[in-house]
Amino acid sequence: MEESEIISGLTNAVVNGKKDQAVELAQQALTAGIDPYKAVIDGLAKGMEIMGQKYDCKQAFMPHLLMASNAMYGGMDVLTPHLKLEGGARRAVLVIGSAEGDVHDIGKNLVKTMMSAVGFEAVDLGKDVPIGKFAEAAIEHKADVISVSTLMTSTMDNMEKIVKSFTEKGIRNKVKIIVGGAPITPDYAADIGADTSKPDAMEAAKWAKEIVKDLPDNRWN
Ligand code: B1M
Repeated sequence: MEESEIISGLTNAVVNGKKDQAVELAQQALTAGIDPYKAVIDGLAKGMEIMGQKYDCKQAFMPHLLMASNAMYGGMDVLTPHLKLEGGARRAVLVIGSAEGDVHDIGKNLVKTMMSAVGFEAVDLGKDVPIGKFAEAAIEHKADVISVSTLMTSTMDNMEKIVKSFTEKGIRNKVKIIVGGAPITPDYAADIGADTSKPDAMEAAKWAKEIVKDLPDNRWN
């Protein structure tokens, strides 16, 4: 099978909610020497993007979305261990989660995958994470970057509360905070006191990799 057929096959497997197909094609992608980043972004993630559009046009419904995400994770499980780690000796620590009240986690998981691929050690708090958990985990794991996702306007305010919780604990200057998800803009990030927002997982990972260089090593001592 040609590279383009495998990539479009991965997209179709997600769109059609076929986990077995996604797993098989992910394995074929590795055997064929296809860059695993490409297989994730141009193949699997593209399928979820299409499903998002279909959902918006009422051509797909909740069960289809859940089957699609299940297929995407099947493919990701095969590909993720093959994403080459970048970076040097010390692995920067990422604390990541979806804001309280929000159970969407597909985009958050993509951000985690891409951040891990550029060298971060990820502490994944999951979805619908209570506000105070981010700062608690940051202290426990001596975090470098905090990544918060939300896809709903109703849960955006919780991001502001998360940023405030870092200030209240006196640790705001020890970490860099990135917020993201469809309704989040860089202006909103600035308004709530976060460091930035980026439109997709790849951009978020590129930013995080650079910004950790500005953090002093001994700040958690
Ligand atoms: Co829901 N949902 N959903 N949903 N869902 C949306 C988000 C919605 C826009 C659909 C709509 O109405 N048009 C809408 C929100 C409206 C709003 O507030 N603006 C919505 C709603 C309302 C709901 C429920 C309330 C529905 C209900 O029950 N009545 C409910 C929420 C319950 C809750 O959270 N408490 C709900 C439930 C669900 C499912 C469980 C069925 C499922 C989620 C499954 C899962 O995540 N495990 C689901 C899905 C799949 C969607 C849509 C269709 C697709 C989301 C997705 O996964 N996209 C979505 C509509 C849409 O987006 N078109 C919708 C693919 C994913 C790769 O993209 O997460 O955006 P995304 O991530 C992108 C970028 O945003 C960015 O990078 C990624 C690309 O690389 N990004 C970051 C994400 N996080 C980032 C962080 C960063 C930087 C970039 O830095 C930190």
